[in-house]
Amino acid sequence: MTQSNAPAIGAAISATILATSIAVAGEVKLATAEPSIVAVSMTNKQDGHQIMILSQNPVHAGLILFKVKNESPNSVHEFLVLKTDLDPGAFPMEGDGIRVDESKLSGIKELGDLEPGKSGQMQMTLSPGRYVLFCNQPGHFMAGMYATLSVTP
Ligand SMILES: [Cu+2]
Repeated sequence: MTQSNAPAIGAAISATILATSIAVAGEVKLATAEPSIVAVSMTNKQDGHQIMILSQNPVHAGLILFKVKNESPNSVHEFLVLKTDLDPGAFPMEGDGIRVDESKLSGIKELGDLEPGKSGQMQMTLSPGRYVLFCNQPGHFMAGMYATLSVTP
């Protein structure tokens, strides 16, 4: 019995050290966390509707990886992200009314054009707030190709 006490204490100390190490490792892991993935599907319907669907909403603030797929068989789409409290219906439009006037909105991040069937991805660190994700190919925004994303603390 006496002989087995020492290893038992040793094991207890090791367990404590191990637990401390895990806690520290946990903090480090948080700082270099894997991004949250938001899959974005964009397509246009036969009836003219343009849609954007998000795989999750809301998401927690931090590193977000948008995996964007243009599901359309025949149209180019693009993907823009803007942090704003503006309602999409209140976005400034260009004179012809078929595109959002990007020059009047600051802070837009853009993935750019995706050919039909193509995918792209964009990684960003998002702070808490409200974001509008949209496509600004002519006529698409007004036909519904946008989504709002809530980012929570
Ligand atoms: Cu589009």
